[in-house]
Amino acid sequence: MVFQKRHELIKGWILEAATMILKSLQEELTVEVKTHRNDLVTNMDKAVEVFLISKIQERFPTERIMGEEGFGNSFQDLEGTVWIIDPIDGTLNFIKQKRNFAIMIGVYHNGIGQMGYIYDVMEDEMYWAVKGQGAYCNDEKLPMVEDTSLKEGLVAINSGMFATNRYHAAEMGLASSGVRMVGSAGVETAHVVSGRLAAYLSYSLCPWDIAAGKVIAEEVGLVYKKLDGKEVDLLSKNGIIVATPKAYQEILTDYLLKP
Ligand code: 2AM
Ligand code: CA
Ligand code: CA
Ligand code: CA
Repeated sequence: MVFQKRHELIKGWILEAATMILKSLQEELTVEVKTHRNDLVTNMDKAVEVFLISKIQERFPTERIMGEEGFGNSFQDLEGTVWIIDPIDGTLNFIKQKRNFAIMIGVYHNGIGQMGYIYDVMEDEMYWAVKGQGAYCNDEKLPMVEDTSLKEGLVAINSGMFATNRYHAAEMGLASSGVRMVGSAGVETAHVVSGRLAAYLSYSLCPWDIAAGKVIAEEVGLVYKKLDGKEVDLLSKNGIIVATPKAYQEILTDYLLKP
């Protein structure tokens, strides 16, 4: 795969989509409920997904696309080149805070991550990586992460998982330097990538919450696994942990695998 050309295209499409989102902040949003009162979708989630899919299809007509809002293909396998997109990650933040949301794109080939993009729109921070070539924030190459322990690091835990103390999440938080919650898997993963957090954990994430972040995280030496320590599966829902190697081992043994 020729990555340089793809990278320029993807970066351009994401910035164009972000301009659409920024413009929409002045307009009234249409909000619909999906499965429950905190699972929402706006006209902008749909518009951005349709925009990105149209750009990908125009340029790469033979490649398949998985998107959260249902405008892409449906999947039984991950053969060939597959684009996995989350038009707005952190929709609830987008609606209520107008910040802390991201556009995410992952490009996979035969199930293996090749490229990942998390664009924190309001911070204007584009985290991206090409497999084997390191990770970047905007044009700056990111260093490999320091191997921070749980005790020394801040952790982000999905609010539902923390509030219900699933996987001993409360004890895990107490053993860390502190718990921080943003409510966007993309933004929180980006904060682990940049070293602001030692770990991020969430139960029940979908492939588009995971695809981009996994590629970027692995390029800076982070571990990205399911909550049972197995490889993530991009054809189903996963509880996930992204963490420094040291924090990962501690969290897995002392909390996640504990009965
Ligand atoms: P979303 O905003 O793209 O839906 C919130 O804790 C994080 O979990 C967000 O990244 C959100 O992505 C994701 N998430 C996954 N499944 C969700 C669901 N059913 N309802 C709300 N957020 C969900
Ligand atoms: Ca959603
Ligand atoms: Ca998401
Ligand atoms: Ca989304």
